[in-house]
Amino acid sequence: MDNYDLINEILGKTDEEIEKMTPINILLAGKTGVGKSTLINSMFRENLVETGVGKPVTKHLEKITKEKIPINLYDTKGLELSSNNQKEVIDDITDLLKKLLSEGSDHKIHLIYYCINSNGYRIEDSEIELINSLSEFAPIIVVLTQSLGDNSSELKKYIEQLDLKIESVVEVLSKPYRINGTIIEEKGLKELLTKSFDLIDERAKESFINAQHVDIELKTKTARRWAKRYIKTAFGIGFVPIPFSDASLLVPMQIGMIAHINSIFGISMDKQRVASIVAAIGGTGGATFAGRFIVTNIIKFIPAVGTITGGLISGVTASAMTMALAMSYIEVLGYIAKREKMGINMDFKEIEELMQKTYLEYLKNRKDKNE
Ligand SMILES: Nc1nc2c(ncn2[C@@H]2O[C@H](COP(=O)(O)OP(=O)(O)OP(=O)(O)O)[C@@H](O)[C@H]2O)c(=O)[nH]1
Ligand SMILES: [Mg+2]
Repeated sequence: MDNYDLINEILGKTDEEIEKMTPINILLAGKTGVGKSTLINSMFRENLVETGVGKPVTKHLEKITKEKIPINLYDTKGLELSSNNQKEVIDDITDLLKKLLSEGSDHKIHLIYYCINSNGYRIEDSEIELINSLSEFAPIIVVLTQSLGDNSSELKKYIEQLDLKIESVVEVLSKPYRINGTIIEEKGLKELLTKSFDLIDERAKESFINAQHVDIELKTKTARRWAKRYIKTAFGIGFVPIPFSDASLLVPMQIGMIAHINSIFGISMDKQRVASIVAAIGGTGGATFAGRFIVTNIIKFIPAVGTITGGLISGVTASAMTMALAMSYIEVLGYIAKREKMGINMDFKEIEELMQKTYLEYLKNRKDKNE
């Protein structure tokens, strides 16, 4: 297998993994201009509102999706709740929720964000009615948007004592706010993430981790946990040692592993990026993934191996090699994701060098694998 096939294989398998996931479905409601779209773009990857596909599903709702991100967002567009259309709006939204429920568990809404602008200082009766109607369908978090301090704390207290059928009230500033030359930093997104995570079905949790970009550590931790379990199973008792000359036998499982890590992590993976990573550990010119590189380097780098007996790769060795691959790969993804959030696009050479350096560190056991 040459590098080109390898890259296509990794990308193809990653897509397959993502398709297998149960998407996370979130409904956003709240009056026009409160900051729903801004919130979504801050919570989720790839500027979802601008770059995703939006298609109207009812008069008041639009469904936003994007290929390769396991999330469906239902966004109320320009919602006005005047007294004469209030019933129509509520019916329109609840009809959709009923329809989604009837379509089976992959379609049901997991969570509702009801957004209220903190600077409006109030919640209207029509909104209370809408919230109560929605609460029959999914857990609701009231998000106080554009929160700048005291304004939202007062409103939060007020809403909390109303005894609505909601899970919680969270104060959020989705984007830094500039006021008289002073910048107020974003806030509340992590809290919203944690509260959301606790409320959604187990099956949709991985999708949520994939789609969000508020907490990169959560991505890293989840991917590490999965990889450790996977490697332990793959190379544990029952692993038949393979000849050293045939280290490439490990490649298919390593590709599968990388693809699954991609799906947990959620990161835009184009050919160039994968190529940089593959180049870092496979070398160029037809070397197998961790195969040939490892064959020549492993003896030096893996303390657990010591001397190779009988020319065989044991379960312990295979596991150490693959663990180094997984842990360094996840670390590099974390690094790329953090940079991306800051609006920095890493160049491919930089990714390649970082991957190589990190991989060697793990191989040499310099890095604690239990991080
Ligand atoms: N600085 C800052 N501006 C915000 C924030 N939230 C909303 N805004 C601004 O408020 C305006 C309206 O925000 P949107 O996110 O478009 O509101 P929306 O609820 O999606 O509006 P509709 O789609 O019309 O219902 C935009 O100009 C945003 O930039 C925030 O957290 N920080
Ligand atoms: Mg909007």
